[in-house]
Amino acid sequence: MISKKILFLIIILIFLLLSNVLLSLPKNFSPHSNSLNKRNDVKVYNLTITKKKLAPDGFTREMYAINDLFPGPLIEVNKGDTLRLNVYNDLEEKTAIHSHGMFQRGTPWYDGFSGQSQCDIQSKKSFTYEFQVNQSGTYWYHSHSKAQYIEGIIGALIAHDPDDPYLKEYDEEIVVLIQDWHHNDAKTLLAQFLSPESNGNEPTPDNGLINGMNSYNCSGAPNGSDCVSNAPLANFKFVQGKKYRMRIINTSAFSVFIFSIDDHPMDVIEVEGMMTQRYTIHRLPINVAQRYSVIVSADKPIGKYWMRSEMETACFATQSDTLNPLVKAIVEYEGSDGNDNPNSSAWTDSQATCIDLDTSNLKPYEVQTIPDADYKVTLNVTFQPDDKNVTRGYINNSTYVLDSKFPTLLKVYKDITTFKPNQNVYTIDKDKVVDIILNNFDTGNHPFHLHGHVFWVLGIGINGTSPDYNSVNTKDPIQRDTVTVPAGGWHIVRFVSNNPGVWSFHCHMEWHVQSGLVMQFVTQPDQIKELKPPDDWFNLCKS
Ligand SMILES: *[C@@H]1O[C@H](CO)[C@@H](O)[C@H](O)[C@H]1NC(C)=O
Ligand SMILES: *[C@@H]1O[C@H](CO)[C@@H](O)[C@H](O)[C@H]1NC(C)=O
Ligand SMILES: *[C@@H]1O[C@H](CO)[C@@H](O)[C@H](O)[C@H]1NC(C)=O
Ligand SMILES: *[C@@H]1O[C@H](CO)[C@@H](O)[C@H](O)[C@H]1NC(C)=O
Ligand SMILES: *[C@@H]1O[C@H](CO)[C@@H](O)[C@H](O)[C@H]1NC(C)=O
Ligand SMILES: *[C@@H]1O[C@H](CO)[C@@H](O)[C@H](O)[C@H]1NC(C)=O
Ligand SMILES: *[C@@H]1O[C@H](CO)[C@@H](O)[C@H](O)[C@H]1NC(C)=O
Ligand SMILES: *[C@@H]1O[C@H](CO)[C@@H](O)[C@H](O)[C@H]1NC(C)=O
Ligand SMILES: *[C@@H]1O[C@H](CO)[C@@H](O)[C@H](O)[C@H]1NC(C)=O
Ligand SMILES: *[C@@H]1O[C@H](CO)[C@@H](O)[C@H](O)[C@H]1NC(C)=O
Ligand SMILES: *[C@@H]1O[C@H](CO)[C@@H](O)[C@H](O)[C@H]1NC(C)=O
Ligand SMILES: [Cu+2]
Repeated sequence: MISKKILFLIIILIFLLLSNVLLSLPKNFSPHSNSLNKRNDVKVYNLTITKKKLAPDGFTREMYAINDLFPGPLIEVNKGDTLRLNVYNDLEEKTAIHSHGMFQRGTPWYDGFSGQSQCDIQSKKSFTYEFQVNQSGTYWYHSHSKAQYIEGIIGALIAHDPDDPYLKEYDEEIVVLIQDWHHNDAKTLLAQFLSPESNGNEPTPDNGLINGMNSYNCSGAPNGSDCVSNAPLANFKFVQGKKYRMRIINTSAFSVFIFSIDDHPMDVIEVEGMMTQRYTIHRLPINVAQRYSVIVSADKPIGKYWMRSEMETACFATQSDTLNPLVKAIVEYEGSDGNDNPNSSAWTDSQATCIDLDTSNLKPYEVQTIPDADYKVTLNVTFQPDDKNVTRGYINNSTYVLDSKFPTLLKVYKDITTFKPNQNVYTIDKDKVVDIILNNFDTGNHPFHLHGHVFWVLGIGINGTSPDYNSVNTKDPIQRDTVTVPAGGWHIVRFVSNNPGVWSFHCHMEWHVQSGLVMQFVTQPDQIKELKPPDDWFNLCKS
């Protein structure tokens, strides 16, 4: 009896600790007290997705929340753990959850891309995603159904590594989610975007957020809005003398930001799960879906400093009069007095616009051997009007059309081997090394993301240059899962295609996903068929 009571108390305690962590983003947490271990635990998170009226920046609107939170709860695992996500869809519409950057080796049916790896989770139904996390680093999860992630179905997913080489070089961790924000609902914006009148010009955001917060000048809001100016900014606490690992995640729909903290240089140590050698910068460009870890030393005089996330409006198709592109948060040293705002000044280093951090300056932490390529897949990206005069995204002259009721992975299980041209399928039968040579003929930049893998970024070229194997790095490039191809430019990336499944390769700007800038790799269909999805997964397609 006593042991049961104690067990009960322990469960209550764990629950209290857990709910404390979940309810208080942004919050520093210590990697050392986070029970880092190599036990291969099962970590369980319940995610209930609802609609809710919230005002992240003072402007009240109907949006999504996960467990009543925006951003959604912070998910933490240790490398080797199994992550179980019990998703309950409490919406009046369908949804699906993708864990961005997770390899899903052996569990391709949990990748969460509705129409490719699963059917949607119906309204008022549950679905459990369960997979082993054999990787570490900074990730996120988001809806991969319609444009839902734009309106709040996002959260951070951190995989700690008990053997992280930098573990002793920082004291605490801070998660920073950066995103753009719209005051209109995505359905309206999407209908406008996918109409002939838009000419393919993407909706311009109304604001940007840091960890779901910012202020907004309500004089820019339509009459009758429920809007309060000067909403609070996110506040990050520093203790002088401590070192912080900041995990910066860009969950934007469209905007590219440049991230910085006044007076505080940052050492990049991680790019999307790959540890790098330390590289000091002042201003970090970070495109949609990209992630970096940086180490920041709180070694400046006690006071307050601006954290800045500057939207690169030069990359927008149309400009807005009411958008303040400078998104701010406050870094406050313990012991600072007064309620005054920081008076610090921004770094002045110039930074090329609308392209990735020049990763040629980043070196992997460990030396890798890069295999030679077996296949070279050339992809041409264009935007053109379709037969209804709606501007859509094309890969090799083909725009992707979602087949949400019959996902590609299910087709594979039904022994279908040929796919409609509008599915943009590329099949890789054997364990191969694949180069993607992507030519961007569009006037915008595009952050391309590959599901289920990381790739080596061999080379990126700007407008006026062409893909050239003589100028690429096959010696010590970094690996990541999201790379930006510049306007009019190209990239060459290489990946080892040894993970059986259906893996999307798409631009991560949500507007462009919806306009068809998507393809999918069907990898080793024979091996896929040896993997057995659970009945619950098949049942998703029966409703
Ligand atoms: C998740 O929900 C189930 C069923 O309601 C409950 O038994 C379990 O304790 C919850 N787990 C967590 C981690 O909240
Ligand atoms: C994870 O790694 C362990 C140990 O290397 C291995 O046995 C297991 O199959 C891996 N699981 C996945 C899903 O990759
Ligand atoms: C297509 O739409 C654009 C933008 O509204 C318009 O300028 C053009 O005339 C239309 N073309 C056709 C063929 O309808
Ligand atoms: C808000 O915008 C209005 C109109 O542009 C301007 O007059 C006012 O000073 C702004 N308020 C603040 C607090 O910036
Ligand atoms: C808002 O209402 C005021 C007063 O009725 C009016 O002067 C103004 O033009 C309106 N603004 C907009 C954007 O409709
Ligand atoms: C995040 O990505 C968006 C879209 O590319 C971009 O506009 C924004 O500037 C990025 N944020 C940062 C901090 O770089
Ligand atoms: C900011 O304000 C503090 C306290 O008022 C002052 O000591 C400091 O010199 C100011 N810094 C700058 C850069 O103006
Ligand atoms: C696109 O076309 C190129 C050149 O014909 C070809 O190599 C590639 O396989 C095509 N890509 C797809 C996804 O079909
Ligand atoms: C892609 O563009 C290149 C350069 O214009 C061209 O040579 C090639 O034929 C195109 N491939 C496809 C599949 O459109
Ligand atoms: C792409 O499709 C358009 C319209 O169907 C056609 O006119 C054009 O020749 C095609 N281009 C290529 C490279 O196949
Ligand atoms: C590339 O540069 C040329 C010459 O400056 C320009 O005409 C063209 O529009 C640019 N292309 C893109 C896609 O930006
Ligand atoms: Cu795009």
